[in-house]
Amino acid sequence: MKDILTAPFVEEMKRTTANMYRLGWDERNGGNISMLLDTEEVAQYLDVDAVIRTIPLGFDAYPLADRIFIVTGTGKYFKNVEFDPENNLGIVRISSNGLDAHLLWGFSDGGRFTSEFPAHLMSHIARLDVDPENRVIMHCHPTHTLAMNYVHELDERKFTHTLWEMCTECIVVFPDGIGVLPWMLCGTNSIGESTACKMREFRLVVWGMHGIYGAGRNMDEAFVLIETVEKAAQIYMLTAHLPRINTIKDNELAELAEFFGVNYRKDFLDL
Ligand code: 2HA
Ligand code: ZN
Repeated sequence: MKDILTAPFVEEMKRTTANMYRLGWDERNGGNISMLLDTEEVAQYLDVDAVIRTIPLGFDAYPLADRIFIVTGTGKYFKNVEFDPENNLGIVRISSNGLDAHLLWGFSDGGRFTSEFPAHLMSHIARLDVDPENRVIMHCHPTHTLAMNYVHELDERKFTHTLWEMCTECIVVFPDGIGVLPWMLCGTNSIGESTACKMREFRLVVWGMHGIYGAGRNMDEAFVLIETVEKAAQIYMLTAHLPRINTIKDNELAELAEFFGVNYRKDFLDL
């Protein structure tokens, strides 16, 4: 067996959580990441049948039965993951009946996965239905995106449109737009179900006055989606109180999307 602490997926979780922490997206225990792993790859590092503990999921994740995830822990701080991955991260296999998570590694102080794990797993199920290559769900509290939630209508067409106007690259990076949920109680199956529902249509979902979810085929894709939204939200927050003299027009946004060959939400533009 190879040393799990050298596994690329552990390294990637360490690097990404440290990076997100330093960007200010994950104060205290804010944020969580889950990544679907390849069972054969995990088997090079762990006996995938050696269960340390069984933790009930609180909902039926049957479509993910026997799949293995690496996930951040509840009450754990992103800033600490790189220094103590075995305590702050866990690797779990979803049970064959879909009702439990079998802990294979990590959460070494007796902890458990993020309270948002149901929302993550429901989002994984939704994304895998539309893109069988999707592996990552990421949640965080990026500062300017959150600030924008307080001064901009929480309407997905208007929110997406405003962000598309803020940076030329936006419509190319997230042509599918951003789903928006109103403020809801977090850590519940209900917010998980609403998030997953939006995830069928969008790779980005704003949780009103809380944060954002991003999905991707790999860590980079989920990360750069959120990074691009956050950059655009920063430009918005730097300019929203000033007279707008120039803007990227809707016909120019369409021109961009067509030039780069992306399938964009035409109904989010006034053409
Ligand atoms: O895990 O961000 O939404 C902490 C959170 C809850
Ligand atoms: Zn949160």
